Amino acid sequence: MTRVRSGFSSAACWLSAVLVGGLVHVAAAGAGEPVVAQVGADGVQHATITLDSYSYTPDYLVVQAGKAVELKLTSVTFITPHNFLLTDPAAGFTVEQEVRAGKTLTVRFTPTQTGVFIYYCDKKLLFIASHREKGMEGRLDVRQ
Ligand SMILES: [Cu+2]
Repeated sequence: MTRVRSGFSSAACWLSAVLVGGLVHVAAAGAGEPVVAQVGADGVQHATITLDSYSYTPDYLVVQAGKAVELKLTSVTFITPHNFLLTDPAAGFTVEQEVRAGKTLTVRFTPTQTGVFIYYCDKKLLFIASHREKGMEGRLDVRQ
């Protein structure tokens, strides 16, 4: 799992890695502008992530550490099932959610550590590249 922990230097390192080695990959994955989850009246950080073949929108989500996050996962596919994997128990989350075609559901977790974490879909058919390899991944940027 690609992951970089907190700290300015590691963030800079990560950025350098992206700039030097990841331009093609990032372009392929869309690398949209960062989207900041909105804190609702309930104090929960809310965001909607749309799942399509083969992308998450947004693919760059910013949240705050120490505050609950609720993600609404909406699949806009007709047939292809996807999933949403975001797992780092040490950082406060173990999300492994199936999202069937056309379905919408929510997951909730509270990130406890800052850092950049990758969410992705590991679905694949035999002998064919996984959805993640086709660009279905995104970054959760947990900030202070
Ligand atoms: Cu998928």
